[in-house]
Amino acid sequence: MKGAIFDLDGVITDTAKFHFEAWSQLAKEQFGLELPAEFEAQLKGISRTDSLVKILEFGDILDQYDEEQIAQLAEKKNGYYLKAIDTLTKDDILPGITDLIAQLKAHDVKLSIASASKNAPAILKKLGLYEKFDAIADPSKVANGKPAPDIFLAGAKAVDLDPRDCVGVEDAVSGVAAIKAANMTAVAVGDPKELSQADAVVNTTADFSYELFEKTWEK
Ligand code: B16
Ligand code: MG
Repeated sequence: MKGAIFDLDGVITDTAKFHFEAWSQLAKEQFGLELPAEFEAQLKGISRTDSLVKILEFGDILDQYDEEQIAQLAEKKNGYYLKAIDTLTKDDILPGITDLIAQLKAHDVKLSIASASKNAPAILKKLGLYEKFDAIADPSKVANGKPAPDIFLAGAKAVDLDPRDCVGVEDAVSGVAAIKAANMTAVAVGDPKELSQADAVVNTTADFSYELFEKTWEK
C-alpha cells in the first residue's frame, strides 16, 4: 500500500448534520417543505446540486426551477452551511483519525482526499489537518460524482499513484462503489450489511489502523 485516499464527511469529521440543517432551512424558507429525517442519510456523498435536485423531486417541484435558479439556491444553502461549520475545531475530528494519519505517515503512505465537497480545503483547515494531506482532489474538475470512480482516480493521480496501490476510505455505499470501480481496496466505516461491497468494514473510525489497511490491501 502506497496511498490512502480518504472521503471527508463521515470519515474524517461528521458534517452530515450541518448539511442537513442547512438544506432543511432552505427547504422550509424557499419551498415550505419539511424534510424527513431519512433525508440526512440520502444526501451523503451526493454533490450540492444533486442534493438540491433530490429535494425538489421530493417536493414534486423540480420542473418549476431552471438551472440558474438551482445554482442560486445551492449557493444560498452553502451560505447557511458555511456559517454552521465555522464552529469546527480539531475536537470535531472523528475518533482515531489523528492517530491513523500519524501511523500512515510513519509508513510513508501518501494521503489524499476524494470528497464530493467543494468545501473540503476549508474544513480541513478548520480541523487543523490541511497540512497533513499531500493532495485534495477537486470535485469541480471531475465529470461524474460517486458511485463513478472519477474522484478516487483523481485522488490517486494527484499523488502520482496507481489506484491498485491505494486504499480508499469511505462511509457511504456510493463511495465504496466508487472506490471499487477505481480498482482500489475499500475500507469502510458503518453497517457491514449496507457496505458489503467493501473489502473491510469497521464499526467506528476508532477501529481504523495502518495494520488493518495494509492487511486488507495485501489480500
Ligand atoms: P459541498 P463527502 C459530501 O462529502 C457530503 O456527504 C454531501 O452531503 C455533500 O452534499 C457533498 O459533500 C458536497 O458538499 O456542498 O460542501 O460541496 O462525503 O464526499 O466528503
Ligand atoms: Mg462520506
